[in-house]
Amino acid sequence: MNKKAGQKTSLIIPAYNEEAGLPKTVEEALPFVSEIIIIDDGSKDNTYKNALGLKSKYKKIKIIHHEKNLGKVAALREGVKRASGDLIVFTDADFTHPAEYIPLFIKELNKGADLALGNRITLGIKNIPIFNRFGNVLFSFLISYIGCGKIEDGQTGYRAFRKKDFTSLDVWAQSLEYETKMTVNALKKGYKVVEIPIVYRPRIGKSKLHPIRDGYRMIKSIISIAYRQTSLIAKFVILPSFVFTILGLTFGFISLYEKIKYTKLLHEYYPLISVFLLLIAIQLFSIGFILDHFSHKLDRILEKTKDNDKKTFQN
Ligand SMILES: Nc1nc2c(ncn2[C@@H]2O[C@H](COP(=O)(O)OP(=O)(O)OP(=O)(O)O)[C@@H](O)[C@H]2O)c(=O)[nH]1
Ligand SMILES: [Mg+2]
Repeated sequence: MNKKAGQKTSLIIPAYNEEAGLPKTVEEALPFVSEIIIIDDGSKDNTYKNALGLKSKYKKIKIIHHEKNLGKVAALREGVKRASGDLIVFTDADFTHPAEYIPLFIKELNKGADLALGNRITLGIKNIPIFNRFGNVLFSFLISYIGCGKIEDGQTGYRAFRKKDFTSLDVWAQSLEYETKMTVNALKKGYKVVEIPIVYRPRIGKSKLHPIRDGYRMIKSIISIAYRQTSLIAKFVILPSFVFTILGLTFGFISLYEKIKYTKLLHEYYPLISVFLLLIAIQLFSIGFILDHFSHKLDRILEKTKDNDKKTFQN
């Protein structure tokens, strides 16, 4: 079940100022894929020159060259558009993702997975910078909750899917939050997402990830997906829980202020009211959480039943 006869695999490598990592990434991947598409995105170093050198040596290589930087998302989309493979693999140009996992991605896709992810957490966490590690755990928890699936590394840039599914997997994003959104989108649509533990090597060259800017974009996009994807019935319960939280905190802060300023409470019942309101908030939030989970489960069961009915009818 590794590779089907005649099946082609295209490796897409977006590259921005990756003169050192790109040649090693490409040469290592050559034996595993049918073609490699490098998208040099207005790099200011020797990335384009090195890509041309690789193209003159190896037939499998195609280059897309942008005079100006158009961003990683545009680069990936253009790469997929130009790809002739049935299967698409995305990887970084920084030599972090060992190419030997590509056959495993192909195997999983041929076994029925729709999106295969290279999970850096299990074997490779030590090479993820501490700050990014924290973000990774938080975002993967949110992705799993919103997508109702268990994902350990939803942000990984090392991923594979069928070319025909790309239009449906594709999402709107400005920059490095693209992968996170694509994972949530796949889970939400009921695609089978499979994680493959990978060794994650230290990066060659400078990171393009801005932890604050990109982290903020990721949080923003996750909140907007969460809001859009939360069922109406759950919203009715969860939104009031925020009101109770704000009220509870207000009473709590007033009590704290009085205790610090006057060393005694002017309103003795405020701490009690605060705890009471916060408890109501927690309960409402939990009920909303459970309601949302079950309403998504029900939606998916209905979708699956519809699909099965369609297949039975076609047969
Ligand atoms: N084409 C293109 N590629 C980009 C751009 N920004 C980043 N990339 C590439 O996208 C890939 C991922 O960027 P990285 O800096 O490795 O981000 P990361 O993997 O989240 O962070 P690290 O852990 O530091 O590697 C690399 O191959 C970059 O060269 C861009 O504007 N255009
Ligand atoms: Mg990287």
